[in-house]
Amino acid sequence: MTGMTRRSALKLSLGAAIAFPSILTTTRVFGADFTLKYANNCPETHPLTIRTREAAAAIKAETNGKIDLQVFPNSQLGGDTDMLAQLRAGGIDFFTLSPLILSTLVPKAAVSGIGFAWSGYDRLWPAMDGKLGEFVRAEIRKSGLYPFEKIFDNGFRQISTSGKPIKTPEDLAGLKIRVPPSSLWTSMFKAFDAAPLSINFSEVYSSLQTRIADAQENPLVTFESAKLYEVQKFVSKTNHMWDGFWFLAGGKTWNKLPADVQKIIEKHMAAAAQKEREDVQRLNASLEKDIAAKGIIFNSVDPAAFQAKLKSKGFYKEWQAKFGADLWKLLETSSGLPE
Ligand code: X2X
Repeated sequence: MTGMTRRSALKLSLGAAIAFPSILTTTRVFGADFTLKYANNCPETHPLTIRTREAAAAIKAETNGKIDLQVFPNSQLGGDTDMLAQLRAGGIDFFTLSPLILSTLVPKAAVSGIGFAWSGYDRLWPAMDGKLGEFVRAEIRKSGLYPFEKIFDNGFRQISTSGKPIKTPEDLAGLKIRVPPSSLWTSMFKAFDAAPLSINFSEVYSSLQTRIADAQENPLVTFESAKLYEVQKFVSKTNHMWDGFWFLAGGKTWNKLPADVQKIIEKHMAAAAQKEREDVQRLNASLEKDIAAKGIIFNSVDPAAFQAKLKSKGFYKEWQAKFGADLWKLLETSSGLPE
C-alpha cells in the first residue's frame, strides 16, 4: 500500500467491512488483518489450551481469517514471570495467569487464593463472576492490563510428594515444596513450617526429578497433564486453595484493536471459559482413579486441622491486614470463610 502503513490500511479495510459487513464475510481484502499471540503455561492436553485453541479457530472463522489468534501453550514463550513481563511490554498480546502470580503486579488479585477459603464451586463462581471478580478486575485494569470477564478454572489444589504422604499439618514441617512465584503461596507454606521454593511451572517437572523439590501442589488436571505422576509418589487431597487463570490482554495491544474486534475475541473467550470450567471440574473429579492406576497413592485429610494451624500462626490476620478490612469482608461474605 503506498502512503499508508499496513495497519492503518487494514483498519480502513476493516472499518469499511464494518460499515458494509458483507465485505467482512465475502471478500478477503488482505491476509489476517490482526495476527495476535496468546501464551499460557499449560500442556497441549490441558482444557485451557484445548478450549482457547477452539476459540481461536472460531474467531478466525467468524472474521474470515482477519483475526489470527496464534496459541503458544506450555510455557513455549518463557516462564510465567517472563511472559508477564512480555505481556506488559507488548511482546505477547494475551496471557492467562494465576491471580496469585499476577499479585506480584496486582497485590489484591491474590484474594481469591486464600487458603481454605472456598469449600467448593457453589459459592466460587457467583463470587468470581460477581462482586469479588469485578473488584479484582478493576484492580487489574489499574495496572494497565485488560482482564476478560470470565476467569478460567485451574481447580482446587492438592499436595503431591515423593517421600511420604501429608496426613496432618505437622507432616509439612521442613518439606521442600515447590510453589509458584507468589508471596501468598510462600506465606501459606511457611505458616505450615514448610520450606517453600518459588519455581515457575516450566521448571516443576525437572525440579522434582532432580529432587531440588520433594513436593509440589496443583489440581489433578494440571498434575496429570504435566505427567507429574512420573516424578511423585503420593497425592494428599488437601483442597487447600482454589486457583484460576485470568485471561489478560496487554493494554498496548487491546487499546489499538477496533471495538468490533475486541467484541468478537471477548465473546469467544467467554464461551471458552465456560466450557473449560466444565472440563476442569469433570476431570478433577474423575482423574483420581486414572492417576492411581499409574502408581500414585492417594489419601484424604481433615481440612479443619490445616485451617486451624493457619489461624494459629496468624496467616489470616496477616492477609486481612494486607487486603484491608473492606476486601476481606467481601471475601468472607463471598466465600463463607469463618471470621
Ligand atoms: O504454576 C502452577 O503450579 C500452575 C500451573 O498451577 C499455575 O499456573 C499457578
